[in-house]
Amino acid sequence: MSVTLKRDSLNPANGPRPAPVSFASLPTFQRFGAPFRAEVDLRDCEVEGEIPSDIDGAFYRVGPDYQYPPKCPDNIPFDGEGHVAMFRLAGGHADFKSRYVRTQRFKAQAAARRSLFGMYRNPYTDDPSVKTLSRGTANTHVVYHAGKLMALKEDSPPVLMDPRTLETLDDYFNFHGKLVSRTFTAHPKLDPQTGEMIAFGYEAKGEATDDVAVFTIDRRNHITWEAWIKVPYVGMLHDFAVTQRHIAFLVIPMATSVRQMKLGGVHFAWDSHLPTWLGVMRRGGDGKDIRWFKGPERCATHVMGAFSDGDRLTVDVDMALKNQFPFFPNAYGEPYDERAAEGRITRLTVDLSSKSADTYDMQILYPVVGILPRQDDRYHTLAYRYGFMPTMDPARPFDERLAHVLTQPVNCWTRFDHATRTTSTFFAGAESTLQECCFVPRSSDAPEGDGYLVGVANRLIENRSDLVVVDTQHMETGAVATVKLPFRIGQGIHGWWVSGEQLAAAG
Ligand code: V55
Ligand code: FE
Repeated sequence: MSVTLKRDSLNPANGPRPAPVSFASLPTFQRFGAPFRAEVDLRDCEVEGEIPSDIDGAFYRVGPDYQYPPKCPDNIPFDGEGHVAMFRLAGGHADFKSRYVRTQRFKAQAAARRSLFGMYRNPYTDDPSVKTLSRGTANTHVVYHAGKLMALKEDSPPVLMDPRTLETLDDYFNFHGKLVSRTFTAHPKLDPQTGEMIAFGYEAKGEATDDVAVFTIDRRNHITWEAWIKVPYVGMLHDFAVTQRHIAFLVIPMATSVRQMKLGGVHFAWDSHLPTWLGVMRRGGDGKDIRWFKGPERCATHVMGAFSDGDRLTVDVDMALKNQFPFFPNAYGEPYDERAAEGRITRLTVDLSSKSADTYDMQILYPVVGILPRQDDRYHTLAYRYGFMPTMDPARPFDERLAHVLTQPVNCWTRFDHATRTTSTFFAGAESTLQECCFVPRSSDAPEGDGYLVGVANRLIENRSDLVVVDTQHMETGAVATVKLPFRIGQGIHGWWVSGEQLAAAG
């Protein structure tokens, strides 16, 4: 059900002309925060080192990239339009392509030649002309399923893209009319044993509703199971955990604030008086069995891995004491606390055989500080050994010329081995920052964690971006290959690897 909009706002018959485009007066849009905006095709990028001959596939990543200066000048970085970049790696060569996702809002804004949507996830601030359009930016994750790329934002249904051309195929994919939820998570899981996708939508019946829909989607993108639950309060449900037996949600005090929205603010405020809840339900049930376990105020947004051993559920998250998003305000006016925002891999466990248990256990597994953990995605839902995460290491050198921009840069990727509780680290360089990494198996049947990490490094002094390829068995040795872009691309949020075999099968 794609929307088509053809109105040309430069035609005087359509009213006053929109103002010329300028980001100049917006401090957060300068230098490294400047939008990229360009849609690029670059065949055969310059490669330093050697892309291993066993790498054949495409790395996709998406992030917010402002199409026009924001309608509300204090809107936040998370509200830029989704812009997907693709690095196609094969035979030692690398081709680069980037495209904005043609969301309903992107098309409407392109026609109007200005921003029409207001603050982050706040429909009260929109131009009246966009009332019937999806607010989804598709700026958070790209996942490959059923031969298509799904570009995702947790406030709206998936947007489908062609994995080869990055052409937008459906700007509001509702699973052949079967998606009841108005929202769809940016973090669906793929069950490696069945090929099914497990996903959910929160605020599923509209802004700030406490309804959550959970579903399973088969290999052909048909919804085969659905259950509805209620959350104890409406907090951000960014990621979730799926094991072979269980589904778990972490409700964090990043609470929806309708009052703040009506005052023109963003969707969320950090309410330090609220507890954190872990809800656990059976996979495939009707959701009535969900049990809520209470914990103290904590922030955690991403799951590294999760598994069930009988009735014992384990969920590993990147957990911090307080708000980890400087642009989501603290509800009681407390200043943002950088130390309390430090995330560490924390293991949450619950024993479901205990009928009286009403809390979960928390154990910090490593002292390393970082965000955006990943795993070998072939181990989604299963017991797993290896995880990966961008980290900061104060012992690494730091380029003094960047001291006015950054305090502590995220310029390492760390591999975590849960069997030995040891880490090994790749360091990207003193003048660099690293975005999320994505694991690429050395071959489809390689042992867990054996392969490469790929992801984008920003070279802040040169104002350029690179794709770096790191061997997971030799993290400390440095990148085996660097794909050099002659420009800097926008900030990415999450990315996905699609093998050459999968691409060939996509038809
Ligand atoms: C995240 C990213 C988002 C969002 C909510 O944790 C959470 C990441 C890029 O948008 O809307
Ligand atoms: Fe995320």
